[in-house]
Amino acid sequence: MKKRLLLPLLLAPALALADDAHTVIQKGRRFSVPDIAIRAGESLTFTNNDEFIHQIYATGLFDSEERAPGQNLTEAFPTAGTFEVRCHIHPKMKLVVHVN
Ligand SMILES: [Cu+2]
Repeated sequence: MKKRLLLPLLLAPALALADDAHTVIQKGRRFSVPDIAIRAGESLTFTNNDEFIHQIYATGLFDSEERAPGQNLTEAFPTAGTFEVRCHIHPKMKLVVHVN
């Protein structure tokens, strides 16, 4: 019985995070979606599923460290507006974020 209780406890933090976070995958030098709509105050989590390093930046919002394959990066979008998220390493990567 104790073993069956363990799994929900381990999953709880991940589910809580998924509630107000959205995930965008970086793969094949592209973002998994060209654009995404979120609400002000929500965050986007970027997962590097490529075999090389990525980073992300949005002018005026954030300019991240470089992230190795398999790593995640979460950035908050506190104010409404339309923002372009890009990667310094791969200039063609572009994600448009509509923050409502
Ligand atoms: Cu990149």
